[in-house]
Amino acid sequence: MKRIITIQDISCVGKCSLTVALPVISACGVEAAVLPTAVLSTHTAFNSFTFRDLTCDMQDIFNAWEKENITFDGIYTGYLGSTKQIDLVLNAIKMFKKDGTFVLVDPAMADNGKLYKGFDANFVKEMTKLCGKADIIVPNLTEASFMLDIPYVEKGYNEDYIKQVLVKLTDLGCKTAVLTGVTFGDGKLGVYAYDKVENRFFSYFNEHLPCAFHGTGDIYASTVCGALAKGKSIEKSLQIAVDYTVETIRQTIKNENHNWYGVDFETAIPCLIDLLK
Ligand code: PXL
Repeated sequence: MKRIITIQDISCVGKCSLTVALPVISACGVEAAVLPTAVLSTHTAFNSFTFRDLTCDMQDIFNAWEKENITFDGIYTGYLGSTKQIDLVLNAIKMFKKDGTFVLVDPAMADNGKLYKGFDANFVKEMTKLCGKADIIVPNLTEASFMLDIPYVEKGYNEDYIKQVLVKLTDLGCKTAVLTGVTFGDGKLGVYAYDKVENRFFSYFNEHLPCAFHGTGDIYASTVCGALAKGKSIEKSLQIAVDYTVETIRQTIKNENHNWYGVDFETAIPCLIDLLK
């Protein structure tokens, strides 16, 4: 069985980061090893939350794995709590990236034109560096705009604009850049990608449902990670992840009593398993 390591926080309640990555990657039939970087009572979109920083443990954990000769087929990072944590992740990539290990970075730090609580320009700079060391990055347009230091364009952009942004993202150093949450206002929402090695653009769209939910970026990235580790191509993995993420939103809006803080990804897991067949 393939084993990936995912490095991100655990928000006890909130359906994001590790509480999404673990079940989604497991459902893909891939072993999900975890490094919790912080424990929060909830994610940071709640009004008040606790934050226990686990930075101090990170390097010791990496060293212990190295001593035990533990290896990973993939390294997947999501929300990280500080620039220090990003530096430690850069070190972990040096320690654990072998031939055939993919590095997937979701620079989870911003949405809708704004940085999440607690992040600043220095954090963006460090996250940009981490993206340069990845094989695949999956920012949304807000995160891409912060990393490239360009104005955030919410809507009305065209395909040429998206392609330019993607090329600039790969100029940071990654092989494949994937922009999530792309829409050309035609009732479709999806992803647009550029593979620098093959000099090839590809995209995939599904229905644009009339609502947005917290945590869907984490579901998207976790599914890409699981599908890649399962041996699917990048293009196919991106498609599976779009279709599964849309299904999680469908399931959520079908349920009148749904939460405001995350999607009902659990009831869509059978669909994920079908998509992976
Ligand atoms: O969904 C990304 C995410 C992950 N972890 C924490 C968050 C967020 C987004 O706000 O606050 C703690």
